[in-house]
Amino acid sequence: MKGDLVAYTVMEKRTGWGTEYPAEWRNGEWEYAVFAADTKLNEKANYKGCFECHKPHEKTDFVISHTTLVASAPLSNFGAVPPATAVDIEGVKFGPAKVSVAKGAPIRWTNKDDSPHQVTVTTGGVTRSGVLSKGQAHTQTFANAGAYDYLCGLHPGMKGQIEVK
Ligand code: HEC
Ligand SMILES: [Cu+2]
Repeated sequence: MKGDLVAYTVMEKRTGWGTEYPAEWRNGEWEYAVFAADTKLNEKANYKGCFECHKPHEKTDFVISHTTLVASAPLSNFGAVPPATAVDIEGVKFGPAKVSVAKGAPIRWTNKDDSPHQVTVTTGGVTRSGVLSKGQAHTQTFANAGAYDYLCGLHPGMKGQIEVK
């Protein structure tokens, strides 16, 4: 989606909503709203149009693209993306020095030291992160199971291990 943000169009359903609408309008318990870019409610939007256009999609709970998006998402459920496993870089050490993650689950290294650090994975083909200044982070996922060794390219004595299950 290119260009300036012009508005937010949203739909939300809650138990008991929608009773004030006539049957030919009503979209179950769904309610529609348009907010301007500054998040103020647009009271003049064509709300009748929202109901009319979404009405034929009763069989898919009045949502149209959402069903297809969920089905085509890699993890089949947007909520299933696991949170990143955190590794802090502090005191010229990776902590914890050994982490265990599932295949495809992200690991996030955050540099908390004043000096810059870096993450170079040496197992299964070398991958190098950029140099991380204080406060910067690097996120990486591993598609294949195995034990991976890594070190800091600036301080080769700083070592860590990743177990991917
Ligand atoms: C001309 C028909 C039409 C009108 C009028 C319309 N919509 Fe939609 N709406 C659609 C279609 C078609 C999609 C699916 C778009 C896609 O897949 O890219 C959609 C998708 C959406 C979605 C995403 C969720 C989903 O999968 O259905 C929201 C939220 C939404 N519309 C809100 C609104 C609001 C709010 C209004 C009124 C201001 C409105 N729509 C008016 C046809 C319409
Ligand atoms: Cu380092």
